[in-house]
Amino acid sequence: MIPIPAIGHLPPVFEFSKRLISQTNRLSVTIVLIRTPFAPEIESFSDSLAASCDPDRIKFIRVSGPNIPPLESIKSAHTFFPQFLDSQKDAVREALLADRAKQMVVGVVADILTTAVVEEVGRELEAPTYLFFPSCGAVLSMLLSFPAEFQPTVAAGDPDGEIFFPGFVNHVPHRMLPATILDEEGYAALNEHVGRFREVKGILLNSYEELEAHAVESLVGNSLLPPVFCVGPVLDLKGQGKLGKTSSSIEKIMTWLDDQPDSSVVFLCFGTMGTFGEDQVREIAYGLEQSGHRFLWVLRRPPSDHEPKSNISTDYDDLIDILPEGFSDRTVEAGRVVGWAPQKAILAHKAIGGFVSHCGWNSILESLWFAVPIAAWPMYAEQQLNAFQLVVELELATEMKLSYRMKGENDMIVSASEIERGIRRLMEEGMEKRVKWEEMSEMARKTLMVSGSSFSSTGRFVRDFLG
Ligand code: UPG
Repeated sequence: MIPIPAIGHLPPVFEFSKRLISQTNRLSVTIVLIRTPFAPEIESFSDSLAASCDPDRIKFIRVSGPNIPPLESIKSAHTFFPQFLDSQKDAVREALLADRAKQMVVGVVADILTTAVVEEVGRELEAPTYLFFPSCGAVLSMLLSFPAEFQPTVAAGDPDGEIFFPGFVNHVPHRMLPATILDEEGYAALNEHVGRFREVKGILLNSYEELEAHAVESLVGNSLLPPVFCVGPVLDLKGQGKLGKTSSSIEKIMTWLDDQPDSSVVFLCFGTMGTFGEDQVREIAYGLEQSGHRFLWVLRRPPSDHEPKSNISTDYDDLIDILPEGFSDRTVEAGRVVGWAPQKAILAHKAIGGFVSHCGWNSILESLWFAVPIAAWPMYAEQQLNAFQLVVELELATEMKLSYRMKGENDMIVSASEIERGIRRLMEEGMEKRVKWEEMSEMARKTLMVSGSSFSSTGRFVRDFLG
């Protein structure tokens, strides 16, 4: 397995590896961790994952090649990460070839941006290649049906333009498309990987048929595509990955939550990389205060230009200076602001009534699992499409701001009054939607049980893999 070295990507790959070895004792898994200076916390995080499993069945190989492009050389955020991963191709290849002497490689599994190295290694080892797609079926279907050439008319940004994709029931507004697709160089870089998606022997999708029936049908029913195995939700529910947060700071959050009434707290969290400028932080703070609801807000400082992208801060004190004056004193009873929270444990807590989320796919799957309604506030990558699917296609989530883009992509600000309204809608109307979320949660649990669709699909994959 060669995942993108990021917190949103490694845990599902690790968890799926555990599932594989539990389904058959004929397999063991090697996870190649490409070392990255851009998310240093991934090292200790992967150490904690490795410590939680049997090293004879799941092994980590850490690889760091020369030629890491310096951060200063970033010209386009859309091409930098693919460029970095490509620069590590030879090192990954050598590490896997050296390891081959010890074990027979029966298949190599790529993540969305590691297809180039996987293709090369697979060819050399004469092993079939697969893709683990870490987001939803609707996005996979969109990528696979997008025209091979860059679409300047789409990129030009007709504010009312729409486009049809077989994985969506509704036409998708251009403004919901990922920024990479609207950027000519980014598009070319992504499209090389998407071209390889079509060549793999099978695609593992971290989703479940019962959630995305239409999108899955558009993939499974297309004989021109490789077989798609819906194996989700793949979640690290035990939170085996530790991010070096002190247990005392986590305990403080949990103790505070224990004292709050059931379903009374709105949780705001924007994934591992979502940050806001100070002006937007101020609007969120006022919006929260005006809503009158209790809150737990995970807030990170934006990284400076040449800092690692995932800037995971731990201490509340560290954040006080970016909050409006007096905010902390005024909300001492009503809320908590933290630099990191154990999201799954938070979502599982009975005090949580709603989740303002950036709609990273793992966050959506976790919220569905624990039946916590979402107000969608997507920021970057494919999050606008995930949010569109939740709000418009599935009518599950309420909207905070579907067309928002993280600073740098446009300079949109969501005002305090919009946030106040969004939180009220979530905490008041969201309660009606909770029934639907509970149904989805039950489906998610059933699909993983013996004879559930994702369980069966994983079995089919194992048979395909082992021939
Ligand atoms: N998390 C915490 N505490 C925090 C912040 C995050 O536990 O304070 C966890 C969260 O529970 C989840 C993961 O970190 O398991 C975050 O994953 P996700 O919600 O998918 O967000 P990103 O980290 O932003 O994920 C990247 C992309 C996203 C994509 C996802 C899967 O940004 O757009 O859907 O990868 O490909």
